[in-house]
Amino acid sequence: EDGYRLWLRYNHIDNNKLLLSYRKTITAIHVAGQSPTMDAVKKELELGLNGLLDTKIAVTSRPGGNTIIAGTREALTTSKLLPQGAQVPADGFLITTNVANGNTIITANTATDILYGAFHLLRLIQTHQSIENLHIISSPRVKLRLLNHWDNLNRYVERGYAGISIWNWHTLPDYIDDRYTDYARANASVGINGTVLNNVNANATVLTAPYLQKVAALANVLRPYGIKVYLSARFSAPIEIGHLKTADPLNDSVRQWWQAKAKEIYQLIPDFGGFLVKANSEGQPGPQSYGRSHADGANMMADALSPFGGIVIWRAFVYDPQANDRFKQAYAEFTPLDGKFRKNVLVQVKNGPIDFQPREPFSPLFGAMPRTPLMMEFQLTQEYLGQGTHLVYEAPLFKEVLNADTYAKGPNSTVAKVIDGSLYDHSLSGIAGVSNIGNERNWTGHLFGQANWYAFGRLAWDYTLSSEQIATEWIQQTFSNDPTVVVSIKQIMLASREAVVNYMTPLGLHHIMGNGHHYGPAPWSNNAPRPDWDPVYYHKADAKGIGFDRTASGTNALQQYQTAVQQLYADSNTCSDQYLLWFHHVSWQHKMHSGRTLWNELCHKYQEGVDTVGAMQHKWEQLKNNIDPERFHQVQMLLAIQHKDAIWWRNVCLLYFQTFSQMPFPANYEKPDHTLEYYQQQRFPYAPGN
Ligand code: BDP
Repeated sequence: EDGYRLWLRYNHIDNNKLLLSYRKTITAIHVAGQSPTMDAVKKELELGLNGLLDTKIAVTSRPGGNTIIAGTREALTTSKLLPQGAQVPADGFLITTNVANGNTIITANTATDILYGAFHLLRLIQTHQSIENLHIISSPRVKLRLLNHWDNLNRYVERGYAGISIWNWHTLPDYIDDRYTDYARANASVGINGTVLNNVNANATVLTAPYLQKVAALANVLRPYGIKVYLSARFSAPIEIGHLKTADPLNDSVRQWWQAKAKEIYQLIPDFGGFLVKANSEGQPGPQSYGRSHADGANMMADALSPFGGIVIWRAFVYDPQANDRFKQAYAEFTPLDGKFRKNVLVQVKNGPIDFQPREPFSPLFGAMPRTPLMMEFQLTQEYLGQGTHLVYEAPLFKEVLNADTYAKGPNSTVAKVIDGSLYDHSLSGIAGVSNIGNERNWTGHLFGQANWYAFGRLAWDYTLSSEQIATEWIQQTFSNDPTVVVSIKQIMLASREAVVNYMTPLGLHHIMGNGHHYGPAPWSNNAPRPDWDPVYYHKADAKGIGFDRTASGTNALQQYQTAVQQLYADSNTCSDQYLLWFHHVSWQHKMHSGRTLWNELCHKYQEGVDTVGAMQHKWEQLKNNIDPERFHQVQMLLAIQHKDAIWWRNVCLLYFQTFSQMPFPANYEKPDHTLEYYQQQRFPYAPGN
């Protein structure tokens, strides 16, 4: 049990009664039709069922009763295997039991949707659910469900904490690692249907002929699993690899260069997904360098891709050191462009206005671009969440954002409805997760990182699933169906997100980590190359209080939200504690909802974060005899690191903020065991950098 098999372990059902009943219901597999995807369906059903049922299930060409039948609606209609009146959804799958003969039918309009259905059935069995009298119709809510790899061509993964890139550019295209297929299986099992292979801080080399051969080889492996490949495209590629003098999007030679490049790509990869672009952000080239807008840049690429059905995903992650508030920049640059993008452009927006912090309010862009399909960008890799060593289950974070109400078209205009296209009737819709996958044996470094990959896929398919439901099924498949294990691990997971908020950045603090590596606390930092990389820019602690005034008396970033949202946050007395210091500079004596002063509440929250990690450790210890030693020990060691780090964050932040508040630590809390100077002098022997 080294974690390699992820949630697709397919160990035999250890409940004998259940095992026998499954064996009775499933005696054979029949897969109608042949194609690479239908072969994948057959392979997965065989692998899964042989493992789970601990027997060799026959593959038959003439299904009798008690058979799993997989085939497209068309194929099953021809062979008269589709039960009368079966409702096959336009997208997604139907799993239905034919009560007359006990057959279980998995059907859909496309083979890929059947594959999703096959994985769903295996999930039901792996989580010990009944498969009698099934009638399941499941359709994805969002069309493009993508991983974004921040993988460089030299295999270094930006913000990656699980080894180096799984893409071995050196040995591609000739050597096809089995891991690529397992990657495809894992993604398909949760409905992920696209992957951007390379870093948004892109290297143009990936667009050269030899690299496109490598990309095509990967596309060939991923295609049977319904996964399209996309590439991050460097805006200045026409200069760097095309030897042009400019990358101006309105220049004819530049436009022709991209058109020819698109043609070249589609000759090799007919179903290529398209380009992801980070432009005029953190030093990346872009259209603004030529006095053009983001829309000019995106549209130029979109025009090149559109004859082939490709799309452009243009990122809205932009900020400017001159601006008085980084929070406001993306909105300022992008809202004037609403309605100016081509039909095959999506604008990809990070969940919050700053940058993947433990908690952010939703980005105001979600409520402000009705004429542009917006794509959500979540970060699975835990850049600001303890990286590869902290256990943080991110589903509650994802759901908090998706459920947030933008009020853009009145109440119940949730971010989710913006993303799935339903609020403004967009047919293109998408959601992306910045991948946490590397070449470590267990894929994500921290075993529980797997849960974030899993949860991302499940929510991309259906964001109405609860965090708890997703955690339950992940635990059951990854560890065991033993209720003791499920209950305890679920408690650990569900407590973990609030824990990280509390021990790092409670009450709406944000961006107070060390510059560069982003791992530990450095709230005093004030000498980064640009002010908006400095923690002091964000917490603004002084003798009076702490927090960033984004109301009308401050930068008025609040105004970027609809009035109803502004009202939620505008008054420091009614603003929820979670967002208080995001929007207000509040006095140390401010009376919080708990009745405590702000200073005491801050101490309380930091301590609560530490205590929660202690409780998580304790719960894990109790599972010693219920979990295999290898995985138990790994997580045990990491939880100890997390506890140590939580104390470090608490001590550093409280000691530092105390220099402003000048108030004592409340009597009943653990006191820091070192001085502030001690912590300020600490240098990390090693922390993964950028
Ligand atoms: C920041 C990361 C940086 C990324 C950037 C981005 O620190 O490594 O390149 O976001 O999303 O969070 O482009």
